[in-house]
Amino acid sequence: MDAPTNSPHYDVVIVGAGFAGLYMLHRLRGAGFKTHVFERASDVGGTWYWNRYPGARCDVESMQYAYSFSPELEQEWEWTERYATQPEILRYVNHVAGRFDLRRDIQFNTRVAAAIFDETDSRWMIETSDGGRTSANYCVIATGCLSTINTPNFEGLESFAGSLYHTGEWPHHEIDFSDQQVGIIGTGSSAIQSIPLIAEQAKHLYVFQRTPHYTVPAWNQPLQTDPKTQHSGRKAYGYDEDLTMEEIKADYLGLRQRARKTFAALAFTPNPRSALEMTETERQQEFENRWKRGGLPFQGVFRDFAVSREANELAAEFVRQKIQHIVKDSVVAEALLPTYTIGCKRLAVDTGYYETYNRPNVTLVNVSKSPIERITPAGVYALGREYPLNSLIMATGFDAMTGTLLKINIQGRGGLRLHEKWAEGPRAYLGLCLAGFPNLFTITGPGSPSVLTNMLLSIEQHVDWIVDCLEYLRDRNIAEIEPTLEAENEWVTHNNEVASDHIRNSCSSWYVGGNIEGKPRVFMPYVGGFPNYVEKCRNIAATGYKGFVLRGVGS
Ligand code: N01
Repeated sequence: MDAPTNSPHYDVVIVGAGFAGLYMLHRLRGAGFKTHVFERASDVGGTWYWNRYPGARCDVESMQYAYSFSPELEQEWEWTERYATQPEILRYVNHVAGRFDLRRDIQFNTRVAAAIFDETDSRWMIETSDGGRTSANYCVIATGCLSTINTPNFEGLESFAGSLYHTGEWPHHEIDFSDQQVGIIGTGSSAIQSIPLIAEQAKHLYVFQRTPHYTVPAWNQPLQTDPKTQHSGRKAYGYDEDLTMEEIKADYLGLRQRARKTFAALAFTPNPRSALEMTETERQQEFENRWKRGGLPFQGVFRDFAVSREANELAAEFVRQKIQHIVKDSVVAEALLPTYTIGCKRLAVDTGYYETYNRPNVTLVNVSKSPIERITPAGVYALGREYPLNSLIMATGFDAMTGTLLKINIQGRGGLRLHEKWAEGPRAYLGLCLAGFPNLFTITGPGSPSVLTNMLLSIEQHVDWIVDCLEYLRDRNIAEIEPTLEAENEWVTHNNEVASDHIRNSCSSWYVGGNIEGKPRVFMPYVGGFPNYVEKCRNIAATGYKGFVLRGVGS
Protein backbone atom coordinates (compact mmCIF):
# COMPACT_ATOMS: atom_id res chain seq x y z
CA MET A 1 0.00 0.00 0.00
CA ASP A 2 1.49 3.36 -1.03
CA ALA A 3 0.53 6.45 0.90
CA PRO A 4 -0.26 9.54 -1.16
CA THR A 5 2.61 12.01 -0.75
CA ASN A 6 0.39 14.41 1.20
CA SER A 7 -0.97 11.79 3.63
CA PRO A 8 -0.28 12.57 7.29
CA HIS A 9 2.73 11.01 8.99
CA TYR A 10 3.08 10.49 12.76
CA ASP A 11 5.66 9.10 15.09
CA VAL A 12 3.02 6.75 16.49
CA VAL A 13 -0.46 5.65 15.48
CA ILE A 14 -2.61 4.09 18.20
CA VAL A 15 -5.60 1.91 17.36
CA GLY A 16 -8.33 2.24 20.01
CA ALA A 17 -9.37 4.88 22.54
CA GLY A 18 -10.30 2.77 25.55
CA PHE A 19 -8.34 2.79 28.79
CA ALA A 20 -5.20 1.55 26.99
CA GLY A 21 -5.28 3.92 24.02
CA LEU A 22 -5.99 6.96 26.18
CA TYR A 23 -3.13 6.39 28.59
CA MET A 24 -0.81 5.51 25.66
CA LEU A 25 -1.69 8.83 24.00
CA HIS A 26 -1.15 10.76 27.23
CA ARG A 27 2.28 9.22 27.84
CA LEU A 28 3.48 9.54 24.24
CA ARG A 29 2.44 13.16 24.08
CA GLY A 30 4.29 13.85 27.32
CA ALA A 31 7.39 12.19 25.86
CA GLY A 32 7.22 14.39 22.76
CA PHE A 33 6.01 11.83 20.19
CA LYS A 34 3.62 13.10 17.52
CA THR A 35 0.70 10.72 18.00
CA HIS A 36 -2.67 10.04 16.40
CA VAL A 37 -5.45 7.71 17.58
CA PHE A 38 -8.09 5.95 15.46
CA GLU A 39 -11.26 4.81 17.23
CA ARG A 40 -14.18 3.00 15.59
CA ALA A 41 -16.71 4.25 18.18
CA SER A 42 -18.07 7.78 18.28
CA ASP A 43 -16.41 8.45 21.63
CA VAL A 44 -13.86 7.20 24.16
CA GLY A 45 -14.33 4.26 26.53
CA GLY A 46 -13.67 1.03 24.61
CA THR A 47 -15.38 -1.88 26.32
CA TRP A 48 -17.33 0.59 28.54
CA TYR A 49 -18.60 2.40 25.47
CA TRP A 50 -20.08 -0.78 23.99
CA ASN A 51 -21.23 -2.90 26.95
CA ARG A 52 -24.31 -0.93 28.08
CA TYR A 53 -26.57 -3.85 28.94
CA PRO A 54 -28.70 -3.61 32.13
CA GLY A 55 -26.57 -4.32 35.20
CA ALA A 56 -23.21 -3.84 33.43
CA ARG A 57 -20.61 -2.97 36.01
CA CYS A 58 -17.03 -3.82 36.78
CA ASP A 59 -16.25 -6.93 38.82
CA VAL A 60 -13.08 -5.29 40.17
CA GLU A 61 -13.71 -2.80 42.96
CA SER A 62 -13.78 0.76 41.70
CA MET A 63 -10.99 2.03 43.95
CA GLN A 64 -8.71 -0.48 42.22
CA TYR A 65 -10.21 -0.32 38.72
CA ALA A 66 -8.90 3.21 38.20
CA TYR A 67 -5.74 4.65 36.67
CA SER A 68 -2.79 4.90 39.07
CA PHE A 69 -0.58 7.18 36.96
CA SER A 70 -1.92 10.47 38.30
CA PRO A 71 -2.15 11.01 42.09
CA GLU A 72 -4.25 14.12 41.41
CA LEU A 73 -6.74 12.07 39.39
CA GLU A 74 -6.81 9.43 42.12
CA GLN A 75 -7.63 12.07 44.72
CA GLU A 76 -10.20 14.10 42.81
CA TRP A 77 -12.37 11.29 41.43
CA GLU A 78 -15.12 10.10 43.78
CA TRP A 79 -16.43 6.64 43.04
CA THR A 80 -19.95 6.26 44.35
CA GLU A 81 -20.19 2.47 44.61
CA ARG A 82 -17.91 -0.35 45.66
CA TYR A 83 -18.36 -1.79 42.15
CA ALA A 84 -18.88 0.99 39.61
CA THR A 85 -21.65 0.77 37.03
CA GLN A 86 -20.91 1.07 33.31
CA PRO A 87 -22.33 4.65 33.17
CA GLU A 88 -20.09 5.71 36.06
CA ILE A 89 -16.98 4.16 34.49
CA LEU A 90 -17.83 5.87 31.21
CA ARG A 91 -18.13 9.18 33.08
CA TYR A 92 -14.70 8.53 34.56
CA VAL A 93 -13.17 7.79 31.14
CA ASN A 94 -14.73 10.99 29.78
CA HIS A 95 -13.37 12.91 32.74
CA VAL A 96 -9.88 11.56 31.99
CA ALA A 97 -10.18 12.42 28.29
CA GLY A 98 -11.20 15.97 29.18
CA ARG A 99 -8.76 16.48 32.04
CA PHE A 100 -5.76 15.52 29.90
CA ASP A 101 -7.16 17.13 26.74
CA LEU A 102 -6.92 13.86 24.82
CA ARG A 103 -9.76 14.18 22.28
CA ARG A 104 -7.92 16.55 19.94
CA ASP A 105 -5.66 13.71 18.77
CA ILE A 106 -8.41 11.09 18.42
CA GLN A 107 -10.23 10.45 15.16
CA PHE A 108 -13.59 8.88 16.06
CA ASN A 109 -15.92 6.80 13.87
CA THR A 110 -12.87 5.52 12.03
CA ARG A 111 -11.97 1.84 11.89
CA VAL A 112 -8.46 0.76 10.97
CA ALA A 113 -8.85 -1.64 8.04
CA ALA A 114 -5.19 -2.35 7.27
CA ALA A 115 -1.73 -1.80 8.71
CA ILE A 116 1.07 -2.76 6.36
CA PHE A 117 4.77 -2.46 7.14
CA ASP A 118 6.85 -0.63 4.55
CA GLU A 119 10.35 -2.07 4.83
CA THR A 120 11.95 0.61 2.66
CA ASP A 121 11.09 3.43 5.04
CA SER A 122 10.62 1.37 8.24
CA ARG A 123 7.11 2.63 8.77
CA TRP A 124 3.53 1.43 9.06
CA MET A 125 1.05 2.38 6.35
CA ILE A 126 -2.41 2.61 7.89
CA GLU A 127 -5.62 2.44 5.89
CA THR A 128 -8.90 3.40 7.53
CA SER A 129 -12.55 2.59 6.82
CA ASP A 130 -13.12 6.06 5.34
CA GLY A 131 -10.42 5.37 2.73
CA GLY A 132 -7.87 7.55 4.56
CA ARG A 133 -4.15 6.76 4.41
CA THR A 134 -1.73 7.57 7.21
CA SER A 135 1.80 6.48 8.01
CA ALA A 136 3.66 6.15 11.29
CA ASN A 137 7.02 4.93 12.53
CA TYR A 138 5.29 2.83 15.17
CA CYS A 139 1.86 1.28 15.46
CA VAL A 140 0.33 0.46 18.84
CA ILE A 141 -2.72 -1.80 18.91
CA ALA A 142 -4.90 -0.92 21.90
CA THR A 143 -8.10 -2.62 20.83
CA GLY A 144 -8.76 -4.51 24.07
CA CYS A 145 -9.20 -8.22 24.72
CA LEU A 146 -12.99 -8.48 24.44
CA SER A 147 -13.99 -6.17 21.61
CA THR A 148 -15.26 -8.44 18.82
CA ILE A 149 -18.62 -9.91 19.70
CA ASN A 150 -19.47 -13.55 19.09
CA THR A 151 -22.88 -14.30 17.66
CA PRO A 152 -23.26 -18.06 17.15
CA ASN A 153 -24.46 -19.08 13.75
CA PHE A 154 -27.94 -20.26 14.82
CA GLU A 155 -30.07 -21.55 11.99
CA GLY A 156 -32.84 -19.06 11.22
CA LEU A 157 -31.38 -16.22 13.30
CA GLU A 158 -32.02 -13.67 10.55
CA SER A 159 -35.69 -14.67 10.46
CA PHE A 160 -36.39 -13.60 14.05
CA ALA A 161 -39.17 -11.01 13.91
CA GLY A 162 -38.71 -9.56 17.40
CA SER A 163 -35.91 -7.33 18.70
CA LEU A 164 -32.43 -8.85 18.72
CA TYR A 165 -29.67 -7.60 21.03
CA HIS A 166 -26.09 -8.53 21.93
CA THR A 167 -24.83 -7.57 25.39
CA GLY A 168 -21.49 -6.47 23.88
CA GLU A 169 -23.09 -4.00 21.44
CA TRP A 170 -26.04 -2.74 23.43
CA PRO A 171 -28.13 0.19 22.11
CA HIS A 172 -27.47 3.64 23.56
CA HIS A 173 -31.05 4.14 24.68
CA GLU A 174 -32.93 2.47 27.49
CA ILE A 175 -34.96 -0.59 26.55
CA ASP A 176 -38.22 -1.30 28.27
CA PHE A 177 -38.81 -5.04 28.58
CA SER A 178 -41.99 -4.76 30.62
CA ASP A 179 -44.89 -6.75 29.13
CA GLN A 180 -42.37 -8.65 27.03
CA GLN A 181 -41.41 -12.29 26.74
CA VAL A 182 -37.62 -12.13 26.71
CA GLY A 183 -35.06 -14.81 25.90
CA ILE A 184 -31.37 -14.66 26.78
CA ILE A 185 -28.80 -17.10 25.40
CA GLY A 186 -25.71 -17.59 27.55
CA THR A 187 -24.92 -17.60 31.25
CA GLY A 188 -21.44 -16.00 31.42
CA SER A 189 -20.60 -12.78 33.31
CA SER A 190 -22.66 -10.50 31.03
CA ALA A 191 -25.77 -12.66 31.41
CA ILE A 192 -25.22 -13.07 35.15
CA GLN A 193 -25.16 -9.29 35.57
CA SER A 194 -28.15 -8.57 33.34
CA ILE A 195 -30.53 -11.46 34.15
CA PRO A 196 -31.62 -10.21 37.61
CA LEU A 197 -32.50 -6.74 36.26
CA ILE A 198 -34.22 -7.95 33.10
CA ALA A 199 -36.20 -10.44 35.21
CA GLU A 200 -37.51 -7.58 37.36
CA GLN A 201 -38.95 -5.94 34.23
CA ALA A 202 -39.95 -8.65 31.81
CA LYS A 203 -43.29 -10.40 31.77
CA HIS A 204 -41.34 -13.62 31.42
CA LEU A 205 -37.63 -14.35 31.00
CA TYR A 206 -36.30 -17.56 29.46
CA VAL A 207 -32.63 -18.24 30.16
CA PHE A 208 -31.05 -20.66 27.67
CA GLN A 209 -28.12 -22.21 29.52
CA ARG A 210 -25.56 -24.49 27.85
CA THR A 211 -23.02 -24.53 30.71
CA PRO A 212 -23.68 -23.32 34.26
CA HIS A 213 -21.22 -20.70 35.56
CA TYR A 214 -19.79 -20.21 39.04
CA THR A 215 -20.60 -16.84 40.54
CA VAL A 216 -20.08 -15.31 43.97
CA PRO A 217 -21.97 -12.36 45.47
CA ALA A 218 -20.63 -8.84 45.00
CA TRP A 219 -22.28 -7.33 48.09
CA ASN A 220 -22.13 -4.03 46.31
CA GLN A 221 -22.66 -0.91 48.44
CA PRO A 222 -22.53 2.87 48.09
CA LEU A 223 -19.28 4.67 48.88
CA GLN A 224 -20.46 8.25 49.14
CA THR A 225 -18.92 10.44 51.76
CA ASP A 226 -21.32 11.45 54.52
CA PRO A 227 -21.48 15.28 54.32
CA LYS A 228 -21.86 15.54 58.12
CA THR A 229 -18.79 13.50 59.03
CA GLN A 230 -16.83 13.99 55.79
CA HIS A 231 -16.20 10.29 56.02
CA SER A 232 -17.67 7.47 54.01
CA GLY A 233 -17.49 4.97 56.85
CA ARG A 234 -17.89 2.32 54.16
CA LYS A 235 -15.50 -0.46 53.49
CA ALA A 236 -14.31 0.28 50.03
CA TYR A 237 -12.84 -2.99 48.88
CA GLY A 238 -11.18 -6.28 49.32
CA TYR A 239 -10.65 -9.07 51.74
CA ASP A 240 -8.99 -8.19 55.04
CA GLU A 241 -8.21 -4.69 53.80
CA ASP A 242 -11.01 -3.06 55.72
CA LEU A 243 -10.32 0.46 54.57
CA THR A 244 -12.65 3.31 53.85
CA MET A 245 -12.36 5.41 50.71
CA GLU A 246 -10.62 8.14 52.71
CA GLU A 247 -8.11 5.71 54.17
CA ILE A 248 -7.31 4.39 50.71
CA LYS A 249 -6.85 7.90 49.36
CA ALA A 250 -4.54 8.73 52.25
CA ASP A 251 -2.20 5.98 51.02
CA TYR A 252 -3.27 5.16 47.47
CA LEU A 253 0.33 4.43 46.54
CA GLY A 254 0.48 1.78 49.26
CA LEU A 255 -2.62 0.10 47.84
CA ARG A 256 -1.11 0.08 44.34
CA GLN A 257 2.17 -1.33 45.64
CA ARG A 258 0.37 -4.15 47.44
CA ALA A 259 -1.67 -4.84 44.30
CA ARG A 260 1.41 -5.05 42.07
CA LYS A 261 2.87 -7.76 44.30
CA THR A 262 -0.06 -10.11 43.74
CA PHE A 263 -0.70 -12.64 40.97
CA ALA A 264 -3.67 -10.67 39.61
CA ALA A 265 -2.48 -7.12 40.44
CA LEU A 266 -5.38 -6.84 42.87
CA ALA A 267 -4.87 -5.77 46.48
CA PHE A 268 -6.31 -8.45 48.70
CA THR A 269 -4.71 -10.93 51.01
CA PRO A 270 -4.99 -14.55 49.98
CA ASN A 271 -5.11 -17.18 52.67
CA PRO A 272 -1.50 -18.46 52.94
CA ARG A 273 -2.67 -21.93 54.01
CA SER A 274 -3.38 -24.98 51.90
CA ALA A 275 -6.96 -26.28 51.95
CA LEU A 276 -5.55 -29.68 52.68
CA GLU A 277 -3.80 -28.65 55.90
CA MET A 278 -6.96 -27.10 57.37
CA THR A 279 -9.63 -28.93 59.32
CA GLU A 280 -13.14 -29.16 57.89
CA THR A 281 -14.35 -26.57 60.46
CA GLU A 282 -11.53 -24.14 59.58
CA ARG A 283 -12.26 -24.56 55.88
CA GLN A 284 -15.97 -23.89 56.28
CA GLN A 285 -15.18 -20.79 58.36
CA GLU A 286 -12.80 -19.51 55.70
CA PHE A 287 -15.33 -20.21 52.93
CA GLU A 288 -18.07 -18.36 54.80
CA ASN A 289 -15.78 -15.39 55.48
CA ARG A 290 -14.81 -15.14 51.83
CA TRP A 291 -18.42 -15.55 50.70
CA LYS A 292 -19.47 -12.74 53.04
CA ARG A 293 -16.76 -10.51 51.58
CA GLY A 294 -17.70 -11.54 48.04
CA GLY A 295 -16.10 -10.80 44.70
CA LEU A 296 -13.00 -12.16 42.99
CA PRO A 297 -10.98 -12.43 46.24
CA PHE A 298 -13.04 -15.58 46.84
CA GLN A 299 -10.32 -17.24 44.75
CA GLY A 300 -7.83 -16.48 47.53
CA VAL A 301 -9.66 -18.81 49.90
CA PHE A 302 -6.60 -21.11 49.98
CA ARG A 303 -3.15 -20.77 48.49
CA ASP A 304 -3.73 -23.95 46.44
CA PHE A 305 -7.14 -22.96 45.01
CA ALA A 306 -5.70 -22.75 41.49
CA VAL A 307 -3.04 -25.45 41.71
CA SER A 308 -4.53 -28.42 43.57
CA ARG A 309 -7.53 -30.19 42.03
CA GLU A 310 -8.49 -31.48 45.47
CA ALA A 311 -8.46 -27.99 47.04
CA ASN A 312 -10.28 -26.56 44.04
CA GLU A 313 -13.00 -29.20 44.29
CA LEU A 314 -13.60 -28.28 47.94
CA ALA A 315 -14.22 -24.66 46.91
CA ALA A 316 -16.40 -25.74 43.97
CA GLU A 317 -18.49 -27.91 46.26
CA PHE A 318 -18.97 -25.04 48.71
CA VAL A 319 -20.42 -22.87 45.92
CA ARG A 320 -22.63 -25.74 44.71
CA GLN A 321 -24.05 -26.06 48.22
CA LYS A 322 -24.77 -22.33 48.26
CA ILE A 323 -26.65 -22.68 44.96
CA GLN A 324 -28.69 -25.59 46.32
CA HIS A 325 -29.45 -23.56 49.43
CA ILE A 326 -30.51 -20.41 47.53
CA VAL A 327 -32.50 -21.93 44.64
CA LYS A 328 -35.76 -23.38 45.94
CA ASP A 329 -36.71 -25.66 43.03
CA SER A 330 -34.36 -28.64 43.31
CA VAL A 331 -34.51 -29.45 39.57
CA VAL A 332 -33.56 -25.88 38.65
CA ALA A 333 -30.85 -25.85 41.33
CA GLU A 334 -29.42 -29.10 39.97
CA ALA A 335 -29.25 -27.63 36.46
CA LEU A 336 -27.38 -24.58 37.79
CA LEU A 337 -24.60 -26.66 39.39
CA PRO A 338 -21.30 -26.38 37.52
CA THR A 339 -19.21 -29.53 37.60
CA TYR A 340 -15.88 -28.31 36.21
CA THR A 341 -13.06 -26.69 38.19
CA ILE A 342 -13.96 -23.34 39.76
CA GLY A 343 -11.99 -20.39 38.37
CA CYS A 344 -11.40 -22.15 35.06
CA LYS A 345 -13.94 -19.99 33.30
CA ARG A 346 -13.64 -16.49 34.73
CA LEU A 347 -15.43 -16.38 38.07
CA ALA A 348 -18.47 -14.10 37.85
CA VAL A 349 -19.52 -11.61 40.54
CA ASP A 350 -23.26 -11.07 40.91
CA THR A 351 -26.09 -9.34 42.65
CA GLY A 352 -29.01 -11.67 43.22
CA TYR A 353 -28.27 -14.04 40.33
CA TYR A 354 -29.24 -17.39 41.84
CA GLU A 355 -32.15 -15.78 43.74
CA THR A 356 -33.60 -14.72 40.38
CA TYR A 357 -34.43 -18.36 39.59
CA ASN A 358 -36.92 -18.32 42.48
CA ARG A 359 -39.06 -15.81 40.60
CA PRO A 360 -42.21 -17.18 38.97
CA ASN A 361 -41.51 -15.22 35.76
CA VAL A 362 -38.09 -16.83 35.13
CA THR A 363 -37.56 -20.18 33.41
CA LEU A 364 -34.21 -21.88 33.03
CA VAL A 365 -34.06 -23.77 29.75
CA ASN A 366 -31.31 -26.32 30.10
CA VAL A 367 -29.79 -26.83 26.65
CA SER A 368 -26.66 -28.56 27.94
CA LYS A 369 -27.54 -31.97 26.50
CA SER A 370 -29.58 -30.92 23.53
CA PRO A 371 -28.53 -27.66 21.84
CA ILE A 372 -30.85 -24.90 20.66
CA GLU A 373 -32.24 -26.27 17.39
CA ARG A 374 -33.03 -23.04 15.58
CA ILE A 375 -34.33 -19.53 15.85
CA THR A 376 -37.77 -19.02 14.34
CA PRO A 377 -39.58 -15.78 13.42
CA ALA A 378 -41.45 -16.10 16.73
CA GLY A 379 -38.69 -17.17 19.12
CA VAL A 380 -36.29 -19.97 20.02
CA TYR A 381 -36.90 -23.61 19.21
CA ALA A 382 -35.30 -25.94 21.74
CA LEU A 383 -36.05 -29.19 23.55
CA GLY A 384 -38.80 -29.97 21.07
CA ARG A 385 -40.84 -26.78 21.52
CA GLU A 386 -40.92 -23.13 20.56
CA TYR A 387 -40.37 -20.41 23.18
CA PRO A 388 -42.23 -17.36 21.83
CA LEU A 389 -40.27 -14.16 22.39
CA ASN A 390 -40.61 -10.43 21.82
CA SER A 391 -36.89 -9.87 22.43
CA LEU A 392 -33.88 -12.16 22.16
CA ILE A 393 -30.60 -11.27 23.84
CA MET A 394 -27.30 -12.82 22.83
CA ALA A 395 -25.07 -12.92 25.91
CA THR A 396 -22.75 -15.13 23.91
CA GLY A 397 -19.45 -13.39 24.54
CA PHE A 398 -16.53 -12.45 22.34
CA ASP A 399 -13.93 -13.71 19.92
CA ALA A 400 -11.48 -12.87 22.67
CA MET A 401 -7.91 -11.58 22.50
CA THR A 402 -7.27 -12.27 18.81
CA GLY A 403 -10.60 -11.54 17.09
CA THR A 404 -10.13 -7.79 16.67
CA LEU A 405 -6.48 -8.01 15.62
CA LEU A 406 -7.32 -10.57 12.97
CA LYS A 407 -10.08 -8.39 11.56
CA ILE A 408 -7.43 -5.83 10.62
CA ASN A 409 -5.33 -6.70 7.56
CA ILE A 410 -1.97 -6.58 9.36
CA GLN A 411 1.09 -7.38 7.22
CA GLY A 412 4.66 -7.36 8.46
CA ARG A 413 8.01 -7.86 6.75
CA GLY A 414 7.87 -9.58 3.35
CA GLY A 415 4.06 -9.24 3.33
CA LEU A 416 3.71 -11.76 6.19
CA ARG A 417 0.06 -11.68 7.23
CA LEU A 418 -0.96 -11.90 10.87
CA HIS A 419 -3.51 -14.50 9.78
CA GLU A 420 -0.72 -16.76 8.53
CA LYS A 421 1.48 -16.18 11.56
CA TRP A 422 -1.38 -16.98 13.96
CA ALA A 423 -2.93 -19.80 11.93
CA GLU A 424 -2.29 -22.21 14.79
CA GLY A 425 -2.90 -19.70 17.57
CA PRO A 426 -1.36 -16.41 18.69
CA ARG A 427 2.42 -16.13 19.08
CA ALA A 428 4.06 -13.01 20.48
CA TYR A 429 7.09 -12.04 22.55
CA LEU A 430 5.86 -10.99 26.03
CA GLY A 431 2.43 -10.52 24.45
CA LEU A 432 3.80 -7.15 23.39
CA CYS A 433 5.66 -7.58 20.08
CA LEU A 434 5.69 -10.01 17.18
CA ALA A 435 8.59 -11.51 15.21
CA GLY A 436 8.15 -10.47 11.58
CA PHE A 437 6.25 -7.30 12.56
CA PRO A 438 8.79 -4.58 13.45
CA ASN A 439 7.71 -1.48 15.37
CA LEU A 440 4.32 -2.99 16.24
CA PHE A 441 3.14 -3.21 19.85
CA THR A 442 0.04 -4.89 21.28
CA ILE A 443 -1.20 -3.59 24.64
CA THR A 444 -2.39 -6.53 26.79
CA GLY A 445 -1.93 -8.81 23.79
CA PRO A 446 -2.05 -12.62 23.91
CA GLY A 447 0.94 -13.92 25.87
CA SER A 448 0.67 -11.22 28.57
CA PRO A 449 -1.22 -11.45 31.93
CA SER A 450 -3.97 -9.06 30.72
CA VAL A 451 -7.41 -10.55 31.42
CA LEU A 452 -6.11 -12.55 34.40
CA THR A 453 -5.27 -9.30 36.20
CA ASN A 454 -6.64 -5.91 37.11
CA MET A 455 -6.57 -4.58 33.53
CA LEU A 456 -5.81 -1.02 34.57
CA LEU A 457 -2.48 -1.90 36.15
CA SER A 458 -1.58 -4.26 33.29
CA ILE A 459 -2.37 -1.56 30.75
CA GLU A 460 -0.24 0.98 32.59
CA GLN A 461 2.67 -1.45 32.83
CA HIS A 462 2.56 -2.12 29.08
CA VAL A 463 2.21 1.54 28.16
CA ASP A 464 5.10 2.57 30.41
CA TRP A 465 7.28 -0.21 28.96
CA ILE A 466 6.49 0.87 25.38
CA VAL A 467 7.23 4.54 26.07
CA ASP A 468 10.57 3.65 27.70
CA CYS A 469 11.36 1.50 24.66
CA LEU A 470 10.51 4.24 22.14
CA GLU A 471 12.60 6.75 24.08
CA TYR A 472 15.51 4.30 24.09
CA LEU A 473 15.26 3.91 20.31
CA ARG A 474 14.94 7.65 19.74
CA ASP A 475 17.94 8.43 21.95
CA ARG A 476 20.06 6.02 19.90
CA ASN A 477 18.58 6.95 16.55
CA ILE A 478 17.43 3.35 15.93
CA ALA A 479 14.80 2.87 13.22
CA GLU A 480 13.42 -0.60 13.97
CA ILE A 481 12.78 -2.96 16.84
CA GLU A 482 11.62 -6.54 16.31
CA PRO A 483 11.73 -9.64 18.49
CA THR A 484 13.78 -12.57 17.24
CA LEU A 485 11.86 -15.71 16.35
CA GLU A 486 13.97 -17.57 18.89
CA ALA A 487 13.00 -15.23 21.77
CA GLU A 488 9.35 -15.36 20.73
CA ASN A 489 9.39 -19.16 20.56
CA GLU A 490 10.98 -19.36 24.01
CA TRP A 491 8.29 -17.08 25.44
CA VAL A 492 5.50 -19.08 23.82
CA THR A 493 7.02 -22.31 25.17
CA HIS A 494 7.23 -20.77 28.65
CA ASN A 495 3.59 -19.65 28.37
CA ASN A 496 2.49 -23.12 27.41
CA GLU A 497 4.49 -24.67 30.22
CA VAL A 498 2.97 -22.52 32.97
CA ALA A 499 -0.50 -23.03 31.51
CA SER A 500 -0.22 -26.75 30.86
CA ASP A 501 -1.52 -28.02 34.19
CA HIS A 502 -3.15 -24.85 35.42
CA ILE A 503 -6.75 -24.78 36.66
CA ARG A 504 -7.52 -21.96 34.21
CA ASN A 505 -6.65 -24.30 31.38
CA SER A 506 -8.76 -27.21 32.58
CA CYS A 507 -12.03 -26.55 30.74
CA SER A 508 -13.33 -24.98 27.56
CA SER A 509 -13.51 -21.20 27.79
CA TRP A 510 -12.76 -18.08 25.81
CA TYR A 511 -9.27 -18.09 27.42
CA VAL A 512 -8.49 -21.03 25.12
CA GLY A 513 -10.65 -19.94 22.19
CA GLY A 514 -13.06 -22.78 23.02
CA ASN A 515 -16.14 -20.60 22.40
CA ILE A 516 -15.36 -19.94 18.73
CA GLU A 517 -15.80 -22.70 16.18
CA GLY A 518 -12.55 -23.54 14.42
CA LYS A 519 -10.39 -21.30 16.63
CA PRO A 520 -7.10 -23.00 17.55
CA ARG A 521 -7.12 -24.15 21.16
CA VAL A 522 -4.30 -22.21 22.82
CA PHE A 523 -4.29 -20.78 26.35
CA MET A 524 -3.91 -17.12 25.39
CA PRO A 525 -3.19 -15.00 28.49
CA TYR A 526 0.07 -15.47 30.44
CA VAL A 527 -0.71 -17.37 33.64
CA GLY A 528 2.70 -16.98 35.31
CA GLY A 529 1.49 -14.06 37.47
CA PHE A 530 1.80 -10.29 37.26
CA PRO A 531 4.94 -9.76 39.43
CA ASN A 532 6.87 -12.46 37.58
CA TYR A 533 5.86 -11.00 34.24
CA VAL A 534 6.75 -7.42 35.19
CA GLU A 535 10.17 -8.57 36.35
CA LYS A 536 10.80 -10.31 33.01
CA CYS A 537 9.78 -7.20 31.06
CA ARG A 538 11.98 -5.03 33.27
CA ASN A 539 15.02 -7.28 32.85
CA ILE A 540 14.61 -7.38 29.08
CA ALA A 541 14.56 -3.57 28.89
CA ALA A 542 17.45 -3.25 31.36
CA THR A 543 19.64 -5.51 29.22
CA GLY A 544 19.21 -3.35 26.11
CA TYR A 545 16.10 -5.23 24.88
CA LYS A 546 17.34 -8.78 25.02
CA GLY A 547 15.53 -10.96 22.52
CA PHE A 548 14.97 -8.06 20.14
CA VAL A 549 16.89 -7.02 17.02
CA LEU A 550 17.45 -3.27 16.81
CA ARG A 551 18.23 -2.05 13.29
CA GLY A 552 18.85 0.87 11.03
CA VAL A 553 19.13 4.56 11.45
CA GLY A 554 16.05 6.56 12.37
CA SER A 555 14.87 9.37 10.12
O1 N01 B 1 -19.28 -14.12 27.58
P1 N01 B 1 -18.87 -15.63 27.98
P2 N01 B 1 -19.61 -12.88 28.53
N1 N01 B 1 -25.61 -21.98 22.52
O2 N01 B 1 -18.06 -16.13 26.82
C1 N01 B 1 -22.97 -19.23 25.89
C2 N01 B 1 -15.79 -10.04 30.73
N2 N01 B 1 -16.88 -9.39 31.41
O3 N01 B 1 -19.90 -11.73 27.66
O4 N01 B 1 -20.10 -21.77 28.46
C3 N01 B 1 -25.84 -21.75 23.83
O5 N01 B 1 -18.29 -15.72 29.32
C4 N01 B 1 -21.77 -19.80 26.60
O6 N01 B 1 -21.97 -21.15 26.93
P3 N01 B 1 -20.68 -22.14 27.11
C5 N01 B 1 -15.32 -11.19 31.58
O7 N01 B 1 -13.93 -11.33 31.48
C6 N01 B 1 -16.53 -8.66 32.47
O8 N01 B 1 -20.60 -13.25 29.56
O9 N01 B 1 -19.75 -21.83 25.97
N3 N01 B 1 -25.06 -20.99 24.58
C7 N01 B 1 -21.70 -18.86 27.79
O10 N01 B 1 -22.61 -19.22 28.78
C8 N01 B 1 -16.05 -12.35 30.95
O11 N01 B 1 -15.48 -13.59 31.21
C9 N01 B 1 -17.49 -8.06 33.19
O12 N01 B 1 -21.26 -23.48 27.04
C10 N01 B 1 -23.98 -20.44 24.00
C11 N01 B 1 -22.12 -17.53 27.18
O13 N01 B 1 -22.80 -17.82 25.98
C12 N01 B 1 -16.01 -11.95 29.50
O14 N01 B 1 -16.24 -10.55 29.50
C13 N01 B 1 -18.82 -8.22 32.86
C14 N01 B 1 -23.69 -20.62 22.64
C15 N01 B 1 -20.94 -16.65 26.85
O15 N01 B 1 -20.28 -16.35 28.03
C16 N01 B 1 -17.04 -12.60 28.61
O16 N01 B 1 -18.28 -12.63 29.31
C17 N01 B 1 -19.16 -8.97 31.75
C18 N01 B 1 -24.56 -21.45 21.90
N4 N01 B 1 -24.32 -21.70 20.60
C19 N01 B 1 -18.17 -9.56 31.04
N5 N01 B 1 -22.56 -19.93 22.36
C20 N01 B 1 -17.07 -7.24 34.36
O17 N01 B 1 -17.68 -7.29 35.37
C21 N01 B 1 -22.17 -19.34 23.50
N6 N01 B 1 -23.03 -19.64 24.49
C22 N01 B 1 -15.84 -6.41 34.22
